[in-house]
Amino acid sequence: MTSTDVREDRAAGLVFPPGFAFGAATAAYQIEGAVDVDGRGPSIWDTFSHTPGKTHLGHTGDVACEHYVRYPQDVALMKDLGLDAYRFSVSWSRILPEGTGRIEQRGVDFYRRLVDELLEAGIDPWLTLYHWDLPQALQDKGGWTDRDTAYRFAEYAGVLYDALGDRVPHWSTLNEPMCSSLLGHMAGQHAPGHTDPVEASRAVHHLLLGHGLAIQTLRDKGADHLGITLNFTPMKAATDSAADLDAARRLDGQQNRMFLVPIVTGEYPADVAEDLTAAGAPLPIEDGDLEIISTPVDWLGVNYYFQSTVRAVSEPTGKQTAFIGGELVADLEPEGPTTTMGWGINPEAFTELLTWISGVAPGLPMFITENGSAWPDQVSADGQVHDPERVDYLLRHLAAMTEAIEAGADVRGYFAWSLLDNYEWARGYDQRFGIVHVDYDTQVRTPKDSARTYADVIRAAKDGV
Ligand code: IFM
Repeated sequence: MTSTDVREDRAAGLVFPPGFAFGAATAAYQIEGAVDVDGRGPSIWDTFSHTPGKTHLGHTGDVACEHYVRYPQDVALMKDLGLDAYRFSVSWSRILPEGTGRIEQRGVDFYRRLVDELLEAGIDPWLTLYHWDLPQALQDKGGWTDRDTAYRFAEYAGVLYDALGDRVPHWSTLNEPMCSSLLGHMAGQHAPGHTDPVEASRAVHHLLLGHGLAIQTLRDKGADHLGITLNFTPMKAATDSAADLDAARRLDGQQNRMFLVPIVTGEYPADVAEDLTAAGAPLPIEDGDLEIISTPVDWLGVNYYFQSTVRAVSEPTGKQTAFIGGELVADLEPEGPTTTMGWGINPEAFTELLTWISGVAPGLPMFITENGSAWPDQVSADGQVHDPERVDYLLRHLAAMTEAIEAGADVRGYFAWSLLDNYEWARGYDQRFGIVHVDYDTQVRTPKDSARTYADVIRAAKDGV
């Protein structure tokens, strides 16, 4: 058997429900480049990435993958791979350079061109309103720590729906609010780069409030396939000791339950709210907020990469963590192989996660809006990019997902992260997550073996129907 046969065989062994959507995902600041054209205003990621010492080798998204001009070629690549769907985000400050008020028509026109190209290629557009790039003008007024930003987000959602609602069927409000709040305001690893628990807790609540307000605005305008994308990191206690179990409970609370539970039940988990209050960083809840936050959605986007193993420690670790009170918790090195991000490979935790979400949010369809892995890919002498680790990661996670589906999880689609190698935030261009390789000197795109494997999976799934 050749390696191609093995690949096709493993691809054909996977069984998906009828109508299952196969896609790939990206985000505006990670791929577009063109940060100062067509009237785009600066975002917090422009500021952060241009601040010395904040990103790997000072890398910025100024050029990235030049998707702003190369999008026709990128859509053609998606078509070649047989993708049904493409998940992308919109740069808020291309549409509203000051974050509010004045609309920049040239920014709107870019996304209309992109969406039209997708529709022409038979690819379903999935639009995310916010993937971390807040207009700097709003940050200058307090950003997500300021309640008004939630209302400005709903304003932006309405403006964009007026412009694209006639051609974009699937709308998501936020991508990974855990990262924008806790990585950005507690760990300081992401824009705006702050390390203040009170700010972090305010950002959590205002992001969720903005989500609910935006859902209401979009619904009022007639949108009917609305969701939010959350990232989940299952937390495993290192031992069964009471202290380790409590550390895992606290981190699971802030990473996973604090975002999902209020959206589906209209209440923050009581233990999480208590932990935050005890840490001097209470959630700034006002009357009626939780009704807004729990405005019904039609689907949940699930991003999954790895599982963490945690242990309680009695002395602060001295590490700046993404968790309020998390300095008393050690995040242990994963066992076994890791990706270049240092992340473990835990497909079985993916199956368990999907089953757990089904229990917390019964009846809410899920889409895997991100899943993928970073490896040190290079173009080989044969002109190809051989990425066996990513192929393996992809197939094992698809299998883990289908296992959850067989066990009853209502998962209706999968988006590989990412279509292209791209700007991995504070890790710069050092980390390659794409199924398509990008040479940053020439901007040449080369589909990796994992892209071909994914195409095999998609083909086999369609043939099997
Ligand atoms: O690149 C990011 C993406 O922007 C959000 N989810 C995780 C990915 C990998 O770190």
